[in-house]
Amino acid sequence: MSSFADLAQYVIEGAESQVREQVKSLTAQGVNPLEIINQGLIAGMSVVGTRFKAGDMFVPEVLMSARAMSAGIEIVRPLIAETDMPSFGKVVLGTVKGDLHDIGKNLVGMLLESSGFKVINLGVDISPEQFVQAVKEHNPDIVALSALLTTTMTAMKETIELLQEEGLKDKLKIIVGGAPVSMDFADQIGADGYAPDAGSAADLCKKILCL
Ligand code: B1M
Repeated sequence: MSSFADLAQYVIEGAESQVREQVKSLTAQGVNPLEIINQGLIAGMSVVGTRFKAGDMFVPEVLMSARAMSAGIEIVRPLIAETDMPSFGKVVLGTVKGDLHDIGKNLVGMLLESSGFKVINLGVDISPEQFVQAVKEHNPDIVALSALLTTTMTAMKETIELLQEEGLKDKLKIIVGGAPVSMDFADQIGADGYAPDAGSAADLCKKILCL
């Protein structure tokens, strides 16, 4: 009998082909796909998030684990009705206008997804107007803004201001992050939260939604 513990361990190791095999073996045994996600894939990725936050795992390893987890999710996804996919809430995520850095932002997205959030990743160089449009379209619980350049931090402020002007800010929470961003800056621009790294971003999203 294949075990969830083995599957979690393969995710931690970033062993994509073993994850695929293990997920296929579990589904062939008739195991509930949601249990495979929660007790195997997400359980493994939670360990990765904790280790990454503690500095015990590094970016390339986290990316391998995230890729392995996604490969497993893709196998079970067709077996689960969309509404049954575990979700703590919806997050619209993007790197702000003028900024093309996306490695950290994508890590944030992956760890949010592996923590059970539905993530709409808009990409890079996203203008305040595009964030507003995405909020109107997707009605998220959280908007997550990333910036890696000191020069693009102002676009975070402009995005929050436009969400306010459009009457959307009170309906959601806004979190910010990226190397030049700080808690002080987040407070100055009226964000609801700041996370220094991807693991903390997932914890922060749960905290601000009181999960
Ligand atoms: Co650029 N770059 N870059 N760059 N680049 C930096 C950021 C820089 C610090 C390098 C330096 O000078 N030492 C510097 C910024 C200086 C500053 O303003 N403070 C810089 C510069 C100046 C530039 C250009 C202007 C260079 C030029 O053209 N003259 C140019 C700007 C382009 C643009 O954006 N318009 C540029 C371009 C690029 C590349 C395209 C070549 C490439 C980006 C590729 C890509 O992302 N697809 C690149 C890279 C790779 C870097 C460095 C080397 C690495 C960034 C990275 O991916 N780190 C970077 C120097 C460095 O950091 N050592 C640098 C790994 C990643 C996992 O960390 O992104 O910090 P990070 O994400 C972390 C946290 O910050 C946090 O969680 C992540 C994981 O823990 N986090 C969040 C991030 N977003 C978050 C959101 C959250 C919460 C947490 O909530 C919403």
